[in-house]
Amino acid sequence: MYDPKPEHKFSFGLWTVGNPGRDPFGDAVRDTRNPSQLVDLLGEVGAWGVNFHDNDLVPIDASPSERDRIVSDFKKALERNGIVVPMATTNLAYDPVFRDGAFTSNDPEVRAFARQKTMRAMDLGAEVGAKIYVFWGGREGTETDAGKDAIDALKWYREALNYLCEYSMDQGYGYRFALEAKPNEPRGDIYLPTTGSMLGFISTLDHPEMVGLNPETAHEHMAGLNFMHAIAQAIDADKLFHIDLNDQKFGRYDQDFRFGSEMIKQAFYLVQILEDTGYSGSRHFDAHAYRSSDYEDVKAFARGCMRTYLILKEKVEQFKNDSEIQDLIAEARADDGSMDPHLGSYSSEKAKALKAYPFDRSALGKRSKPYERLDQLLIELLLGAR
Ligand code: GCO
Ligand code: MN
Ligand code: MN
Repeated sequence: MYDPKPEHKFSFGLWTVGNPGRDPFGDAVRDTRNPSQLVDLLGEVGAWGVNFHDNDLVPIDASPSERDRIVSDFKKALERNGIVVPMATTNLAYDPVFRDGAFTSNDPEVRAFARQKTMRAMDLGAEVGAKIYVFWGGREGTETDAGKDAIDALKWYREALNYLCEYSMDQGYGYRFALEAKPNEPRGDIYLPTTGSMLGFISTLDHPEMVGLNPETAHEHMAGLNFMHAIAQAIDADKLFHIDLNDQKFGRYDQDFRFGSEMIKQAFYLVQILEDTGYSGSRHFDAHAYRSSDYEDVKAFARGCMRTYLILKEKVEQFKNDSEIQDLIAEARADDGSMDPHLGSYSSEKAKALKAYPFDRSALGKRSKPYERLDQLLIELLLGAR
């Protein structure tokens, strides 16, 4: 019943199920699997798509012939597992060259190198059919603001994205860019720290129509924000091109937990908004299995992400069909239409009438909303008591 199917569009990054469990305090705990083995693993658990950074697939120092062999093996693995590549991205974080950022490094040669690396990575993504191209500026930031001009950094970032939009069009790749915000980690502070900041930035680009968002649950939670509200704003702006699903306690380090494993209620609202608004993009899990896991447990982790999503999707239906819940929502949203003349768009006549309207403020202040009852019903529904 909760088996993943292609129409659910569940995808994982090579770097997610392939994460060997290295952290700042300890070394890898799982052996490294090659991209084809990871695609086999994803095929086994029933995923629809796989995404990658250029260097998850092709090592940064690979020769052209090694590159071709790796890509050909990868394509065979995709085919034998019936898996597609919806999204690709560039690793602009790992190599020491990016120690001061990529598009926003103070070093112009690094900024140029970042563009070159991204163009090559875009070629690689296009070769395996990716249509979404993600930009996560993990190193685009600072530890000290004493040495970098934050306005220059934004200008450099904008110029790079404008250049790469043109490159995509020039090559006829048909990419749509999806920008991913994060407040910090690995930099002390990362520029454009939230989905809302990214949204503002997009409107300053030369081709805003081709650039949207890749919001991530954990990143908004790290900043103590309501992820569903960020998604609502992205949908409202028609900019939800992609999504990184995982979980995270507020205010902690970048935990990247299995989807729905920490904040079930927030995960419910998220699935609700995605399903109710007909979001048609990938449901991409950017999460890692616990460091204590072996590869059997990694499979359980991947299955768990998808299964929890599907269980929550069923809960969303149940919520919609629960008459007690729906009656309370109707009560909370009651509207007899009497205010219609005073709402909606402006006219000078309407303004005149509204200014003269005799509101009974004290009666209005006595109206209540049944949110305690409603929330308890939601909790009981999520706990399986309804
Ligand atoms: C992180 C990010 C990355 C990006 C990935 C795709 O916190 O490390 O979420 O996993 O999503 O680099 O661009
Ligand atoms: Mn992340
Ligand atoms: Mn991410």
